[in-house]
Amino acid sequence: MQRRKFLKNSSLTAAGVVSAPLLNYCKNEANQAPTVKTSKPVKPIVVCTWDFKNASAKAWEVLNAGGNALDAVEQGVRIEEADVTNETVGKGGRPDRDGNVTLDACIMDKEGNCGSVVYLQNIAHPISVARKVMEETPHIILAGKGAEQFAYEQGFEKEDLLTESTRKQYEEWKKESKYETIINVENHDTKGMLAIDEKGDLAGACTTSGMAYKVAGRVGDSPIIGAGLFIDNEVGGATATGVGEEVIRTVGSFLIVELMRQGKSPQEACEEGVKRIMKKNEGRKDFQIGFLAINKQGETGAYCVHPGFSYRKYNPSGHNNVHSASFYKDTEDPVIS
Ligand code: SD4
Repeated sequence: MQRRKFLKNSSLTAAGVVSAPLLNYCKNEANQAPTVKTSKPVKPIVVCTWDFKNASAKAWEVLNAGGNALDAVEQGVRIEEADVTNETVGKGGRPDRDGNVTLDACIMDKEGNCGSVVYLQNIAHPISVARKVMEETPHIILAGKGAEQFAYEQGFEKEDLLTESTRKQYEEWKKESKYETIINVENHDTKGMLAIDEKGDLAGACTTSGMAYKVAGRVGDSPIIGAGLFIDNEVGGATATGVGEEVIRTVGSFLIVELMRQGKSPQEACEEGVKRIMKKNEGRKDFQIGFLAINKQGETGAYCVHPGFSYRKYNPSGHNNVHSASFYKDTEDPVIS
């Protein structure tokens, strides 16, 4: 399959509303942490792409008990990795076009340490393997067989990640073998999670099975530090969901954190991130991207290409599902729900 055709056919969706900025930032020189005008950061806090209450609730439980942001994001996203009804993450994730479930994940801490696994098979919790890569090796990314072997050495168990449901869907898909995602139904559950703990320190995690029925060997943005996730403890963090190829081309999450460093609010930074992508894709409507960001003050923002994207937020005043504003206000693409 030609790459261009492959990309063209890859659609996702999203949507929304905007969270109002809580705090104002003064613009300052690039490379400086933003100067905060108002005080009292919101913490602890956790935000997570899409409306997955259980993952965010788990992370909140860790934070609320005084746990650190790194443990919170790892334990939070593990909930979705284990949930076989979520068919775009961990066990139960949809396979590639050869029928293999291949997982991508990364994690990043307050020191800028990070770990990542790509094209990992037979292991249900790629996020925990990514954390082991970060903590137990001098490396950042392990791929494929090597990552799998490393996971076994670390005590992870081999599991069949295909479920009855995903196996059946794959058999159906094979009849036509068309790479075509359905807006708002398929492929939209990548978990990108950002947290600030009681001490004010940040961490983030991102985990996915990638695009359903992708070309074997394809790796998206989710495990790529700077693309699917970036954390800078001085400034904030960002994560992405949607068509990873476009996020990688823009180094999306790093871009958003740098924009916040230069004085933009998380909302403004996410909007700018999506606009940069749309500038390279003028008039193109057949794909979805959602960015989510948080700054050191616990101010959050999100923006996406098409309506449909939301994020779940837990902080000391409660929790809610926040709808993201979008570049296109009404999508012409079919929305099936
Ligand atoms: C990828 N960004 O592999 C992921 C897919 C995704 O919600 O976000 N799905 O490109």
